[in-house]
Amino acid sequence: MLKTKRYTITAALPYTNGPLHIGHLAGVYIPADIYARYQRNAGNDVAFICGSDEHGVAIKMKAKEESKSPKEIIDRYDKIIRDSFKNFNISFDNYSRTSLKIHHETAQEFFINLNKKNVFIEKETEQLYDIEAKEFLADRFIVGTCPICRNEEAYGDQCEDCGSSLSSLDLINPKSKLSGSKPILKNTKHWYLPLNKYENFITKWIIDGHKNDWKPNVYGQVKSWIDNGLQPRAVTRDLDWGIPVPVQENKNKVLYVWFDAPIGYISSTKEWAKKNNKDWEIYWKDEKTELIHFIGKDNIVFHCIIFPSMLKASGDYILPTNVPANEFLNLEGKKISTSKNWAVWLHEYLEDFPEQEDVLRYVLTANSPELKDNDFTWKDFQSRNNNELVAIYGNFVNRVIVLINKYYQGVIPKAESLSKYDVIVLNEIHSIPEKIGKSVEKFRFRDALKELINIARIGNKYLADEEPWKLIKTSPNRVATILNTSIQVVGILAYLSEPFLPQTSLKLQKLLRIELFDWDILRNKSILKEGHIINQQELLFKKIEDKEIERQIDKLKKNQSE
Ligand code: B3M
Ligand code: ZN
Repeated sequence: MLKTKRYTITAALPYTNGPLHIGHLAGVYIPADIYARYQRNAGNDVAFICGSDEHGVAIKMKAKEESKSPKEIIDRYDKIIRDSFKNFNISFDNYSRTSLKIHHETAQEFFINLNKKNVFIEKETEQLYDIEAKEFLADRFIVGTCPICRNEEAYGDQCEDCGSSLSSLDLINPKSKLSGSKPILKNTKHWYLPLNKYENFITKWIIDGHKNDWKPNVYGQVKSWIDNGLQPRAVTRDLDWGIPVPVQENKNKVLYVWFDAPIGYISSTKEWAKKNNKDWEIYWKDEKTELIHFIGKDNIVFHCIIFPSMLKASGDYILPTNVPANEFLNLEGKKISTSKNWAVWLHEYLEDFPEQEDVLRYVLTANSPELKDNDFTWKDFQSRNNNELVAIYGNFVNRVIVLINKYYQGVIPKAESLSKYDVIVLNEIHSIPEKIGKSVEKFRFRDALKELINIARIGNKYLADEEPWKLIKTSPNRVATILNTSIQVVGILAYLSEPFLPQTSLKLQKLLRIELFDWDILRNKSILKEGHIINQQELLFKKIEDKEIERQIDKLKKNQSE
């Protein structure tokens, strides 16, 4: 028996300022979901936690662009994002929102606790202020001429023409995006987390402690942050959208979105625990709990340096065991871009490929940007569907189900004496669960998926070699044995597909008339007993035609904006 472990698995909270695209799914939510499903199946105690990230300048910007209130924006995208997660069967135990009361309270308590412990430095600085709008200006609300390339539309934090990162004070002729007026400098006070004081802690914990078990892309980024030296970071902002800073003197100050958002994992866990009568604290404070953060590479510093420093400072929290961040997914050779509309949007995909969510899950896992950036192309999508899911997986399952129905009216026949080849096939197949497990534990989901499809490949080859359809008249006993052996392989596929292709696994369970409850059964040589009755065949995957792919490529090119 496996010893039960406890896992708190988090997936980055998406900003509710736009819908989700394939990059989000490939980078964060599919790997997190595979991992969570796998751990549940292995009998472990899992809290798979996420929610909408609803504060920060990005939301305010979007609201301004569309002349809507921030609340209208977050409500709209929270719904769209939730639907996408549901449609792609991302199995969160809880999906919360940072605009909820439970989160505001949790984040404020967190701040108050650190403030009481004198963790913060309070500092006055000069910042750009819009006199007409009577607001301090976040970097993105300031435009001006780039001092490097003279682009007149550079933002306060970055010039998108030459790619330089800027400080809003560097811009020539700065203008406020709120009123168009020229901003002035005004004094303001903020609370800073002195990250410099946590350098030793991070060095010991990650640089010395996780060199070998964390992904090299994650380790490398943390190391370069540490090598460059950490600076105090403001955890408050002058903004009218967010969680009010819980101090007496607060005037229009809110918590920095990257201060409150990761605390959202904790509030979401609390919300879940409340609904299910559980104790949230063991998921965040018990040393035996494994905390795993699934994120994209642009979030590494927040999850490996800033949030852990906050957790450490507050005293009784555990630290993540691993932060398996992914690199980026490109699309048809170009960077995915929301503003240029160069993306495959999840809600649109399902309109064009209804009920084919597992195909996208499959392709995005097979091409996951695990260690380096990777490219999604529609051609590859088509060929993986047609050559792997249809021709190998679907074809194998279909042949077995059809033959058992045709020769035995759907009743699984008895295996007579096994041939050497039967034994080899069964042994090979039974070695795969462990291989998949090892890969998943190491966050190597591509390798795990290869092993999964390998099961169907072995089964397909077995059928092609044995050709039971030629033997039914001459050696009926042999045919019974071949099909009994084959249906065991289908049974294993039903189990092991669950984390990767949950919808397909459900279909297989229906076809086989089984439920997946006891994973220990995978150790048995026979998963499906003779005499068990299965259902009639039903197609698992269907071929994708050239014209469907051409339509997608046309749509992408037609809708892109410069
Ligand atoms: N919303 C940023 C992002 O989507 C952010 C993640 C928060 S995780 C606490 O890249
Ligand atoms: Zn520039």
